[in-house]
Amino acid sequence: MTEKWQNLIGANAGKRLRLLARQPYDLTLPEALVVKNRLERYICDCGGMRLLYATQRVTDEVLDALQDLADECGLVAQFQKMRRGAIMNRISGYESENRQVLHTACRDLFSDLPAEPGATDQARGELAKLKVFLEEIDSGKITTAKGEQFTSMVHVGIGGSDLGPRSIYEALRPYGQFGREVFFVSNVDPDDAFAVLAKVDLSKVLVNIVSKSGTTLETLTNEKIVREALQKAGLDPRRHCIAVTGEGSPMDNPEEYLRSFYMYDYIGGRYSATSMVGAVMLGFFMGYDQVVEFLRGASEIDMVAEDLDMRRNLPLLLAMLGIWNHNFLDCSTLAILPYSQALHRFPAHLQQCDMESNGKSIDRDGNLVSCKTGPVIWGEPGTNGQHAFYQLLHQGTEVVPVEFIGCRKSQKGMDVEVAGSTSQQKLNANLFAQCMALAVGQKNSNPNKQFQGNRPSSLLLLDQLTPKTMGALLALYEAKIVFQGFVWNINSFDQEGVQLGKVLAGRFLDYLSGKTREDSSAEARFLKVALKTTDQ
Ligand code: G6Q
Repeated sequence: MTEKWQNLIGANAGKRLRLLARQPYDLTLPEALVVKNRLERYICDCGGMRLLYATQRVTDEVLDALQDLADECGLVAQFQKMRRGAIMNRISGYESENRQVLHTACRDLFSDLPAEPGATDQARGELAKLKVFLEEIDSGKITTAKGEQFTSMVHVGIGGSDLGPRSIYEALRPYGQFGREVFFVSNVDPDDAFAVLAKVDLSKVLVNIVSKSGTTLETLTNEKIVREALQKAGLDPRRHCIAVTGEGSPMDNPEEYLRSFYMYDYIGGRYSATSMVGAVMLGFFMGYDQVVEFLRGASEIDMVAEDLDMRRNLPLLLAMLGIWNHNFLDCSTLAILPYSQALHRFPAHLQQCDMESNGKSIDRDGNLVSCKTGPVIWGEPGTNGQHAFYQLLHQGTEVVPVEFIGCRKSQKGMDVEVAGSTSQQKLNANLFAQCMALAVGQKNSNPNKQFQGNRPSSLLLLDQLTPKTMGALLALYEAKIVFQGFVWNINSFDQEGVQLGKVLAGRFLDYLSGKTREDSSAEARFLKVALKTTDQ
């Protein structure tokens, strides 16, 4: 382990884990996966998901020490405090957002005793507004100027107001109502908005502008582009545009929008997919009842996350396996590889949720951290990735732990048998084979055909990707990220790095738009070099 990061918090358990990490379980030994019923014992079932983790470099002793570390850090107690409205988004002694963290309240709808009743009441209020709105669309009370049904939605937003909703929409496409589809515009690259505008029949489009702050440059710019396009087509933007924003934000202006929905300051952008940020789009697409199923799945995992026993608490287990690989076995990145085409944008959402949350270098008291915090997260669907970057996973010098995600059944149930097996069987055969191969490796007298093995991975299996299991999958990762932040004692809920980006671009924009002309600054000189056309 790199010298600099030896001082992991968790004084007692941390010390034990450091000793155990000197000789982690050897997955390449004969029978390594089957001794002591390892494959059967190292599983965790919850929320319609099963995690198989026998292919991690852990033993019972390591798992016990990880449980002790979780207990020493009071992870579950902190999660409980978070769900009950404690101010968790803060750096003590310094100016910070100083907010509650209550994304879990958006789905705490299924018990008589919600953890934070005030926030859940607000969530219920917004859901009730959404239900009415959707009924008005379905019943023909709200229509296009020609009295027709709206058939498409253009969801405009960026970062947390885009990645979660977009990845969930992609994941749940087979659940859409007949004749409904959604398009997304996020990038300030004008090609993004104009490409979408070229695809839709504007007269039948609802434009959903999503911005918590109501001030994000990209979103406001794209909103303008879409409004102008509507006007050019002779359509009234107020008949087409709806908003999801923070109460009191500059976008909170009912005059401008057909309908406005709120998200509250205690919900961070990247944790907002189960708030109106995701629900409005999903409701239009797949109907209110399916949104409720999605929230139900997420809620089930929030409940499980309050179980002190790591072996039963799936998000905690996933978090602690990650801590083992990252902080004790010194692996710097994590690949999340879904064997499901529907989940093709999910790694991108998790990349934001994890890296924006846990890419921090100071702790919750404003001191420099003394351990490595969030890993680099990346991923693409298998089997495509196998024909691309898996070479490095198998034989590269960097050990990359993997979280595989798979489904026993396909979503649509349509399949064909080619060469004696179905496509779903081929997909899963590849998934299981990769998981095993990374662990056990392969001996060969030809060094080029040697595979070292001992490359840790977990396999998360869903029966089928449905609104409910998608909600569970989303909440599983949200809670995992939060638990890891608690281990590192960092604030997983602010994002100063994003704020910096918002400010810095402004300076260049002033030069590019001619507002500033002074030309000896680094910015001006940078622009001169960057914009000079390259000689052919
Ligand atoms: C997420 C971040 C960030 C944010 C976007 C969009 O946690 O704060 O990705 O979601 O910058 O912000 P608005 O929703 O305010 O437009």
